[in-house]
Formats: sequence, C-alpha cells, structure tokens
Amino acid sequence: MSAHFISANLQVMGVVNATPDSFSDGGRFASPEQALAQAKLLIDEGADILDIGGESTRPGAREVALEIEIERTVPLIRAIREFSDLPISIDTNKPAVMRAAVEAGATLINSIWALRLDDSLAVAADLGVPVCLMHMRGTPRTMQQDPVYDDVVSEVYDFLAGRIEAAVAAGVHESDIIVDPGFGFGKTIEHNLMLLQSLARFRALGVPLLVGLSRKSTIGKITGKPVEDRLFGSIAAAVIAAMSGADILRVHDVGPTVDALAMVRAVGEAG
Ligand code: PT1
Repeated sequence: MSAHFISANLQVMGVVNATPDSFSDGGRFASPEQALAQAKLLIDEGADILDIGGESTRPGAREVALEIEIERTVPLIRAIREFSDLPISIDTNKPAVMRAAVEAGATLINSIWALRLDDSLAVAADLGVPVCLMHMRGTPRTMQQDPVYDDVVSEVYDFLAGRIEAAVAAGVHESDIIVDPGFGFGKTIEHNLMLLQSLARFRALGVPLLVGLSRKSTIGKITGKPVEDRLFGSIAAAVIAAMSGADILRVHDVGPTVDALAMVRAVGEAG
C-alpha cells in the first residue's frame, strides 16, 4: 500500500435487496415496504447510487422467474422515483428486467454476467444507459465449487478487457462502461485477497472501477465473524479498495462507509 491511487470521484452504491433470500440481511427487506424504507435510509445516509436487485446472486442462489423479478424491482424503482432523483442501478441478468427497470427510472445496468446472457448486450446498448460489467467464473449456483486460476489477476483483467471490447463493438459508449472484478464470484479467499492487493492494476483498463466486498465471506473468514458482524472488516476492505483506485463501492452500510471515504478523499485532496 505504498502508492495510493485515490479516485477524484469516489461514490458509494447502497445495496437495496428486493429479495427475500438475500445473504446479508436474512430476508429482512423482503416486503416492498421494507425495501422502500431501506432505500430511504440509504439515501439519508448519503448513498450516491442505489443498487436494486430482485434475484439473489450470492453463492448457491437459485434463479428467479422473470415476472417475480419485475414485480420485486419495478414498483420499488417507481416508488423511489416519486421522491428522489438519485441514480438507480438495476442488478439483473434478464434483458426484459433491464428494459422494464430503465423505463421505471433506473439509470444504470449492473450485470454480474457482464452482459453475456441472451441478447442482454444488444438490449443494454439500445437502452443507452451506463453498464457495469463484472467478472464471474461459472454461475452463482456452482461458482464456489473449487475455482482454479493460473493467475487470477491477469485472467480477470483480460476477461474485463474483452468485455469492454465486446460492449463497445455492440454500441455501448466507452464512457458508459464500468468494470468490477467480481469479489466472491468463483474465487477462493486467496483469489479475492490477491485481487484486492492488485486492484490498482485494473485502473489500466481506463474505465471506472466498481468493487463489492461488503459483508462477503472473505471478510467473514479473515475476521471469524458471522455476516451480521462484518461491519468493521467491510470498512477496512472499502478503504483499501478506495486507496487502490476504486471509483464506486457497493456496500450495505452506507453511513459508516461515507465517513470512511471522507477520510480517504481528504487524503487524496491534501496539499
Ligand atoms: C458485486 C456484487 C453485485 N455482489 C456487482 N454486483 C453481489 N457489480 C451482488 C460471499 O462470498 O460484487 N458487484 N451484485 C452479492 N454477491 C455475493 C457474492 C454475496 C459472494 C456474497 C458473497 O459471501
């Protein structure tokens, strides 16, 4: 951590789960009212972006039917739009959900599949909103079954470079592309730690970097804490990511992260 690369535009993306089976909150935000209350809380705490997902993608998660995913996300996006202009990201793999969510007011597509499924790349290009392209090895249901890499950093880097190229070829503006190494998606603890250690290398991709480590099992393994006690480990991970050049941090605990990043930002702007 000798060299610091602090983004001039550090942003906090707050996670709003519209899924009853989300890993981190034990289904507390299952109902539409609860999800809306959570969105309001995260906005009050200073979120720059809200990330809304209607299908859990944690390790082992099952797929959700299209109608259910739309039912969970679209009314929520509409409800948020009644009182807030904050950027809203839709965390989905389904082109039809992308369309419905953007129509309802979502302004960013968050794709853990890096737009590799069905015609999602063409649909995203047509919608003309920014996209986040994330690295994942395998599928959410099977990705943690013994992931192997020769060189995890180079392989994730090359994958993301290829997806940037594919997105640009499909008509997505390069200035609308964000990339994400996909912490916890087909990676062992050691892989995740190596990616965080070498995060600054991903700056060479030339697009903003999004990082999601909040409450994940890597933090649980390092600290020995269950998911409800991972705040301090998550803050440390967020600060390391921010000092390594991350531009957007996807987190559950927005208020504490905003304070931590105010310190990082101040260091970046000093002198
Ligand atoms: C992420 C992310 C995401 N993470 C983006 N979208 C999740 N762009 C959902 C664990 O190991 O990092 N980036 N959408 C949540 N996924 C996981 C993965 C949750 C792993 C938990 C773990 O505990």
